[in-house]
Amino acid sequence: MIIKKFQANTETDAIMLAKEELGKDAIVMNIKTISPKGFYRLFRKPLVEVTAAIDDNVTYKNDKATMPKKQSFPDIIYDEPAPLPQPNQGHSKESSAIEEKLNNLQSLLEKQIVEKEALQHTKEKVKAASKNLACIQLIYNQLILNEVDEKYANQIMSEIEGTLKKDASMDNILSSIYQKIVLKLGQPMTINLKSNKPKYIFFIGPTGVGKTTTIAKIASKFKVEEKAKVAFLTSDTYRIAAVEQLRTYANILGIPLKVVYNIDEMEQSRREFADYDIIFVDTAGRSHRNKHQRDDIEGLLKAIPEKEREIYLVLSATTKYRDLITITEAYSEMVGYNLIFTKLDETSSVGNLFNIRMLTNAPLSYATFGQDVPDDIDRIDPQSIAKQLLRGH
Ligand SMILES: Nc1nc2c(ncn2[C@@H]2O[C@H](COP(=O)(O)OP(=O)(O)O)[C@@H](O)[C@H]2O)c(=O)[nH]1
Ligand SMILES: [Mg+2]
Repeated sequence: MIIKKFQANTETDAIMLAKEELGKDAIVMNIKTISPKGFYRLFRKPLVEVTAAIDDNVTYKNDKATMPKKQSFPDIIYDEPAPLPQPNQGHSKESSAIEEKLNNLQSLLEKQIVEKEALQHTKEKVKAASKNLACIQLIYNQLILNEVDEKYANQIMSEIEGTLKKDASMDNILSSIYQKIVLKLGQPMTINLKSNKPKYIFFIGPTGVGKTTTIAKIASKFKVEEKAKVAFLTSDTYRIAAVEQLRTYANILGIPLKVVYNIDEMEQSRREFADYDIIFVDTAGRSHRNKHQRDDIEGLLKAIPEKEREIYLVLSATTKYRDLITITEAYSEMVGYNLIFTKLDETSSVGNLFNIRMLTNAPLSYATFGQDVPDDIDRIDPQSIAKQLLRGH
């Protein structure tokens, strides 16, 4: 028996090849599809392989082949496969050149596929990032509308951009920025009586911002709510009206008031009020441009040991940002003050409050929002400030 395999593009072609070679009596023993392997699969259709057999006794049509005569075993001849469609796998110079070209083509294609995928990935990232960017831009604009200094708004945005996931929602972004602002506003520092006493609380700042009114508000709370032993000192002797204003509050609240003209008198009153809990010191808030006057305040401050005193720089939220910067520069030698912002009822934007906090790094403390003593004052709430900064008008 002779068994041979024939390959062609179709089953019919393969059988035809078998019959042509082995004769019409050839028997088809097996038909299978051969899927091309490796890189060539890209260019080749699957082939059909027909295994055909013919009995020894039947005349073998192919006269080129020598018929083995007396053979006890079936003679299996694996012949050259049928001609293959181009390109063939031969090892001639020409075909290896083709193979090389194809290999090059393959790596080119593969490279392109990888690049395309990478590009797609980048496009998606860019898309997500630009969505984030639009959202960040919107919030940035809101901060600017609320008079946050561009410098600080940019700082927040760049800090936030690095921490955002690329698929962050508007809510995510907003809450990250909100949290960032709350953190930057920091923990407010207000007066507490638990530590050493007596405690001297100095109020410094420009004229007319509300120092005296704020002292009356805070003193009233300590006197009435905490039943503290409170005294007033004032060095604001430049205007009679200023002393009279504080005296009025002192009388209403039943709080002793002493006017101090110099350091000696300051030291004298220290002895006088030694058994008091808290002493509020009102200062002359004339021009902060006048260094001489600031030296007066510094002299008074030096009369009190650092750990017995606290300084509050009182600023009005209605003052122009530029002027606020100049004011804080003028008071920059007075280290360790906390910030009070007055007249929040007169402005819709709290940007300056944030800006000055960022500029001075001084802790925030109280905010006042009206002329009523003692009600119109509260501890600054960083969360409510952050909300106001992000809210539209
Ligand atoms: N609208 C408003 N006015 C205030 C506030 N605090 C103080 N004032 C007013 O600002 C003016 C100056 O206040 P004053 O305490 O004398 O300021 P000082 O010169 O710094 O001592 C007064 O008319 C106060 O009633 C506030 O929070 N809101
Ligand atoms: Mg005053």
